[in-house]
Amino acid sequence: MNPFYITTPIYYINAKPHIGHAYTTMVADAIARSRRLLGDDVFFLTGTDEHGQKVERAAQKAGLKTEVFAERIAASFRQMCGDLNISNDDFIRTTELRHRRASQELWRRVAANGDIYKGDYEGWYCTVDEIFVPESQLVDGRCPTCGSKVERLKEESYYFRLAKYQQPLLDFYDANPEFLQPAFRLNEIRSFVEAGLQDLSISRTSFQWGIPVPDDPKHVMYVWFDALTNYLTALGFGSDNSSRVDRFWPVVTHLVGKEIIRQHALYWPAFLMSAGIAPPRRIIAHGWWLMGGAKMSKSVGNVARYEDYVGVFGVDALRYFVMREMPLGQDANFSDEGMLARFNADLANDLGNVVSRTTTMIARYCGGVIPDSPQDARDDLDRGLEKHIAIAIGAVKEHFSAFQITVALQATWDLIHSINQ
Ligand code: ME8
Repeated sequence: MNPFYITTPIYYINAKPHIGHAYTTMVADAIARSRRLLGDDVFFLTGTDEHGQKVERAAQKAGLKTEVFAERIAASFRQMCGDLNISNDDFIRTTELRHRRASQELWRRVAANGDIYKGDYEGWYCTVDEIFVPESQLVDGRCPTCGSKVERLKEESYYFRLAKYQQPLLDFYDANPEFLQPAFRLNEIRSFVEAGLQDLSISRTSFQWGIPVPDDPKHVMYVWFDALTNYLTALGFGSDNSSRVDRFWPVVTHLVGKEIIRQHALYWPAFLMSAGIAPPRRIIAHGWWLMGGAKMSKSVGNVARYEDYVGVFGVDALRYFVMREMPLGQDANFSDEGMLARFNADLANDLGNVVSRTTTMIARYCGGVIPDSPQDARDDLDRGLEKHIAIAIGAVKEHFSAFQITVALQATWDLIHSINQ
């Protein structure tokens, strides 16, 4: 069996999940299921990203100890997996001991390679995205990614020698043109790297909710250093048994939203190269669900809850809607009208008709048993349909392998239309 490893981002637990998190998780689930059906040995990981200033503040706001708050919200993400019938093989929480071990191991390896040094950070920070923002990138004094107000930081910090990896990263992108999909995203990240890289601050001293830096516990790791490591933790990195790292790491696919491409396609491969580990095989970046024209977001609060739609339409109808509506890499609008239109036209009408007509006719004319259909009894119409079925199966396999689920669904619905005809 071929190994296949698929991951979702691990979600911040500053607030409960919404349709955006449900979407990525359902898409990863569909991909995992398709690979299992094709006979692969699949490992499918999701989980929660629990450290960082944003979570610490959300807990303070809720008047709870950070551990208690973390436990509560992490449970709602785990619950989402159950509610959505997700077939994940593991659910990682970054507050687990196995993850502390793995993150500290990665840190030690990077440090042993001479890529970490101590300095002072002074500059801007966006707590919503947990990113450092160079002055030159501020947009009206705000974060260029999410538009939130940034904060001024001035503290002692460890740095990662990111600048050293500029050329190795460019060489890596050139040698692996399918590393980041859709392809135009790779061009964007390449231009960003070509413009020059600065070393990256990878520790904080002004708060405590994080993984202690090895041998200097006054510092906690920058949340992204620890978060990205989760993908290795779940395979046993940093433990006594690394057999799953050997088997699954070379075939990993990270599915992420487009706002965290830089962390995945730039920071992560650089950390890994430094630690002597291969960069991820593939990153698939999808677009955003918009509500009223803006990105649906926990921090903004313009969210739709998956529970409401599952309650009215059922899990499978919600899965169908989001996968049909959002082509890979593009944004899409989430609206009740859109959901209802797909539900009525595609599911109730097209698919419902195929199912009800065939089962009714089998019941009425064939005594409820699917009749034999010998080759010589088939007419041109049968043979045309047979051909279409074979084409649709081939197309679905091909488009799923290319992570083009929307196109796979279009091919499926073409077949449904021709059966109805
Ligand atoms: O970024 N449309 O966590 P997060 C589509 N902890 N997808 C959306 C979405 C939207 N409007 N909103 C969220 C983090 N998502 C980090 C990740 S990984 C090592 C650390 C989905 O809770 C999408 O997958 O902000 C996006 O990338 C992810 O949730 C961000 O979740």
